[in-house]
Amino acid sequence: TPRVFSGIQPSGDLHLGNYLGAMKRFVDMQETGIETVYCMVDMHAITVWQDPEKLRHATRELCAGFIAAGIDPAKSILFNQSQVPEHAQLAWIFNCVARMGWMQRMTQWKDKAGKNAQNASLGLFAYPALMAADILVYHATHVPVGEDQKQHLELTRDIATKFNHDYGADFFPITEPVIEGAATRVMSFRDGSKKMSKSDPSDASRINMTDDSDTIAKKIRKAKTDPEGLPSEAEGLEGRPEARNLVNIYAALADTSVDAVLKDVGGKQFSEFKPILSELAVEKLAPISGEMARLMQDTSEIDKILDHGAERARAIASPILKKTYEIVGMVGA
Ligand code: AQP
Repeated sequence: TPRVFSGIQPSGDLHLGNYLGAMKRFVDMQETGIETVYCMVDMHAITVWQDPEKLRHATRELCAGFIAAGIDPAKSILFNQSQVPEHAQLAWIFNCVARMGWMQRMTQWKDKAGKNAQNASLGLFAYPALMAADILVYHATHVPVGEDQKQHLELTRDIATKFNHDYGADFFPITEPVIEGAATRVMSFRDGSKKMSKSDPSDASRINMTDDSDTIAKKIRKAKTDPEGLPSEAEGLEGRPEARNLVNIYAALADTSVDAVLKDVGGKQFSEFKPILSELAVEKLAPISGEMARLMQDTSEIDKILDHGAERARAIASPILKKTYEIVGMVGA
């Protein structure tokens, strides 16, 4: 039976890339009626040091973000990773299945550890094994993510395949990544070759889901572009990453295709297009940030939602972990 799983790190402010590449897609999947399981991955967040108070706040705010964006805790299972210990337990098994060489090839590891890999946390190195556990502890079949997570999902498939092979068990499914839509890789507003990211030191490089309307408009107005106008066909965006990015964002926000957008705005200058994009962005994002702020007024309600979600998640994860222990040969499982 199909089951969807995905997660987001509470490691900073949610941004437009997280929203268009991940969260908006999560809502679409919830509406198909397939079982959907969505997680705040706080254990992933601490692979780089987080201030404890900020982590608590960011986890609750992320939960508010999920709900404000349209995740219904009655339809989807919505929870916080560390409240379901089965993730960490299965991750240990996967640490013993995955190979050092696999991890060393991960571009996210290489980017984040940089030249100072000796000083990176062991958790950062093992990150993809925990991610595989997040997914496979639910026997999830489909994982909606942004383009940047493709390599980690291939590793999840490798771990499932090797586990099944090593233990002669046809147990873990080979998960399908779902990387779809016009905004699978939203780029920085300052540099069209870098993805929009929470950890970019420049706040002007991204739109945060908590930005007010004026800030959104200002960031779009200042977004880097080239001097040419907009083409009327997608081919005209070749070699123009900044232009492509803004058109992709428009298409994703409007739930339409790049071709359809260019049919409307082809021939316009950016000075004309940017206000149109701002208006759409504010129209779509302002209700979400407003609802997030409202939900954050009563965090006890959020904590209740997370407790309930964790209970539902454990009901699925616990028997799958038990069976895994049995397959591996652990006594008492
Ligand atoms: N720029 C992006 N475009 C499209 N999708 C994106 N995602 C992240 N950035 C973009 C998708 O958002 C989901 C959650 O990401 P995450 O918070 O778990 O981790 P991340 O990819 O590490 O996010 P950031 O913002 O880039 O954080 P830092 O800067 O800490 O690394 C994933 O599905 C991801 O694909």
